[in-house]
Amino acid sequence: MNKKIFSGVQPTGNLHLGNYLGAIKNFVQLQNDKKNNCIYCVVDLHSITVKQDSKTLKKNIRETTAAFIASGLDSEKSIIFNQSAVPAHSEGAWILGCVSRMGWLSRMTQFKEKAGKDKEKASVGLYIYPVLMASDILLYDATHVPVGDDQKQHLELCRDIAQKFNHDFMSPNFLKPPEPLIQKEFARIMSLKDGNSKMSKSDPSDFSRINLTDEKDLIINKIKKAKTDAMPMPESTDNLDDRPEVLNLLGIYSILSNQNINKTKADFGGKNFSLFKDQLTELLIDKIIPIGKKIKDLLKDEKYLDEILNKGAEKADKLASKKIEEMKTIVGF
Ligand code: AQP
Repeated sequence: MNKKIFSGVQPTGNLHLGNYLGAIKNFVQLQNDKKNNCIYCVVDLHSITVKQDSKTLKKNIRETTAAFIASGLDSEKSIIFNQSAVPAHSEGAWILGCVSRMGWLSRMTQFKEKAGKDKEKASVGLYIYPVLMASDILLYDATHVPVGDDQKQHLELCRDIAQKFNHDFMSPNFLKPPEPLIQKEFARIMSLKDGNSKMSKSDPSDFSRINLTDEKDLIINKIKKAKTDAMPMPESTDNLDDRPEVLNLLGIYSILSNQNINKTKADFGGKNFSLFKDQLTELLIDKIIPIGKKIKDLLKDEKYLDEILNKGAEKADKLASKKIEEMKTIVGF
């Protein structure tokens, strides 16, 4: 079956290993299957759900675009654009916001996590973030959405919103509920400092994550300081539920080396932790440094990056405008 793929990344700086392994690496694999039509979006409207500095936002939009290209996305094969350049995303979000229910949004764990204790001070935008995400996806009739495990709940909500719109406006199959594409293993890369929290751009500690633009020495240092425990490296049959940090590092090693976790456990079982950390560091340097270097090179050519986004926006706008016009007619405008 031909798949229509849509996914996005927020331009909030500090793109990290979690974004790469949980999302962007898969974007590239999907793009390279000729049967797929892929649309990848720098979701700048989503990023302003928390306060952004306008100059930094502009820089981060280019940096996210550069990270896409440096990781292997190709603007000749995929549509690459920034969300705010296509007005249908916001228009669609308003219409879908009117069919979404407060109760549904109140259950979203990401809002609870990001809003923290003081929900009253969170922006309304942060609360309705998943509705905008539904608009992004449904405007393109995307069949599949590659995301990290943290976005699974938002995808389920997107399906509910599509079905409710179709039902309320008696337009069966107009909006197409999409399927999530989530890696079976290690879909959530965890913080290097706490195996129970996800690796995240907004973690105040830079040592909690490997950024795609980290230099070699910094990567060496971060892995050296990554939290482990006093026990030896696990044997292949060991259950690691109570050793989340160790499990996370083994997972990162396994994905980067394209091998099963059991093979990784067998390779390092009972050995010294420092040997494993050295090899993990080498692997990270091998896979991440070239991407970081390319990002930095691409950032020197702002015009080139802007051109990619502009051309992508033209293509995306053609598709999205058609769908939003149909949607407006259905609503009765
Ligand atoms: N730790 C992660 N493991 C696996 N996948 C992850 N993603 C993010 N963190 C991890 C996936 O990356 C894609 C883009 O994410 P995003 O930038 O749109 O937003 P996010 O999920 O909010 O990313 P962060 O880094 O966690 O940012 P903050 O700190 O702002 O919350 C998504 O597909 C996401 O699943």
